[in-house]
Amino acid sequence: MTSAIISVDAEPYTYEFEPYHAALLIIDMQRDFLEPGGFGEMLGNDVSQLRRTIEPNQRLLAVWRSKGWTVIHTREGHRPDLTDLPPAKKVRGRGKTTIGDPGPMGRILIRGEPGHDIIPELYPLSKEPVIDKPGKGAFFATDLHAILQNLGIQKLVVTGVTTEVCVNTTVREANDRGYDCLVPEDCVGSYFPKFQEMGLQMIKAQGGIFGWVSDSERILAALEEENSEPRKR
Ligand code: C5J
Repeated sequence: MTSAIISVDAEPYTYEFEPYHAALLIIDMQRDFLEPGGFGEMLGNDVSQLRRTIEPNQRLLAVWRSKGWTVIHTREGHRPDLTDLPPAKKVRGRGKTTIGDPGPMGRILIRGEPGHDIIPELYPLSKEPVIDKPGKGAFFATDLHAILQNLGIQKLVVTGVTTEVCVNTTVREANDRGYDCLVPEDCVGSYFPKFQEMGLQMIKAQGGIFGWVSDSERILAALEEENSEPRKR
């Protein structure tokens, strides 16, 4: 299947993609990271730094869905019996409350618990794959690469949280597997403004060593010109 080529104003230079070979990949927009009263806030983080990404993500997601293009969501978390939780990850940070312990929204980062789920504002549709990942990168110990290959996807618009951790790790993993990633800066968030800035710099430096950076407005402006038929599956 062919589709028009979309050109998005981006750094370090124009990002081009054919919609049928592209996916919107939304990383870890989970209640425990974003909601007041969740695990992120319990650790002392300012969740407003992440919540400002919700509206731009909603706008991008609405247009992407209206065109029938591929949307994939991820969630960071572990099995209830913790058999996929590396002991090093369990004890890292020497916190009093760690992964698997009871938290404000159920057991922390455990699949099936309320805090592990995706925020209602960006809740996946039943046809949209949700990748449950035990690590920071969305390719590690998941079937994401197989899904993308089966769908013929080579371009990824990557959004979500947090910029310097799961977004950056996923973009780097994708880069090494041959994908071109575009990161809209208003659709990714960090609890730490410096890390937000540097996380984006690291992606687009050196001629786009890991990918491209733009914003939702510039992507939506490029999509306005696009009028291909919605993809049917
Ligand atoms: C973190 C993530 N920050 N989704 N997870 O632990 O970036």
